[in-house]
Amino acid sequence: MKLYSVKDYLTGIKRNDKIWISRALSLIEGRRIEQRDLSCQLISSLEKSLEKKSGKIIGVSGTPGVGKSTFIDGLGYHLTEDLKLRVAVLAVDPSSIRSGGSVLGDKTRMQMLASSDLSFIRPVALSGFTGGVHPRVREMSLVLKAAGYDYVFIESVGVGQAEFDLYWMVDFFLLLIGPNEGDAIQGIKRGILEFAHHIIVHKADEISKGEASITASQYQSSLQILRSGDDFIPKVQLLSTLDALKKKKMGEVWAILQDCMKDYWKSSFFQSSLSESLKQQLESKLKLDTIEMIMESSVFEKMREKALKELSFGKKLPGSISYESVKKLFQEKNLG
Ligand SMILES: Nc1nc2c(ncn2[C@@H]2O[C@H](COP(=O)(O)OP(=O)(O)OP(=O)(O)O)[C@@H](O)[C@H]2O)c(=O)[nH]1
Ligand SMILES: [Mg+2]
Repeated sequence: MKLYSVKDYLTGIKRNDKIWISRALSLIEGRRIEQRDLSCQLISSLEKSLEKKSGKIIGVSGTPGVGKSTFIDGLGYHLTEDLKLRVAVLAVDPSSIRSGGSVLGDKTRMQMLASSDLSFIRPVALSGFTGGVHPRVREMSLVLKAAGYDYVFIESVGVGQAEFDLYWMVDFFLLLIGPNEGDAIQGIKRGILEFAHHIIVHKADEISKGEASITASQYQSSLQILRSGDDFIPKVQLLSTLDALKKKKMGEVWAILQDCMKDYWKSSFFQSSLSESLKQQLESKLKLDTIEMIMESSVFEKMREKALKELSFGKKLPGSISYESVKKLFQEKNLG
């Protein structure tokens, strides 16, 4: 990958040049030390200019197939076409989880939004990361904010522990659930209820509206109990994106969402979570940077070659070779 000067990236991003935005996003995804150095310089320059920008980062999560891409497509289309706002999307490419590479899966699933000049859609491969999003999507969103996008949507894969990372990276975290996912509250979903700013019971089409309403009231009452001490309690909204698009009602959907976002941003719950967000972001970045910096170093490569040789002698098994190699490396480098 060709590298450019920070000034070149900055100038391109600020004129909303999509080629330069893509180059900057690829730079941030890069793992080589020279890419990381440059990316770090770029992000710190961007951070200074971002204070004046009002763009918001919105996380969208939910079980596979619940309709996240369709929802972002429909809402994004309304924002760009009717309100003339700029909308960017970073979508974890589900095909990359199976194939290991980035195929333009979600770009084709957001065809309405992709047709607008005011949009920018970028599938992001997970590249071996196990969470629901690429750990550097926060930095990628900063590039998009600096490029003038009013809303940056991040679509993540799955529901569970992995989503908590995304929660700390965004300004508003939306959770989509299916019309009959009410029973799940008792089990695995409980955690995520503490990490959602708004819940949409999706695919609440005419035919499944009754079931969806029951699910919604189950979630709403669980939230009332779980979040009773906070001055912000997330709302549960029924939605069929397909119906809303047919009836041209995306404006009403957006109005409800906007009210909820405003309530959240003026709550003291939001104020008190700001410093925790920064702390959580720093914790996960520290782990990521440490692992990547070690793995990209020549020291790691030498250790790896030596360990593989030991394996080929056949006297030891991978478990002991690995632990002993790493321990020896740390002792040699006085990293105890
Ligand atoms: N009945 C109904 N189907 C919908 C609605 N919204 C989306 N779908 C359908 O649900 C299927 C999955 O939609 P996607 O938007 O790809 O769902 P997703 O959550 O992004 O899926 P992954 O990214 O693979 O996890 C598609 O066939 C959509 O047409 C809705 O409001 N009602
Ligand atoms: Mg999707």
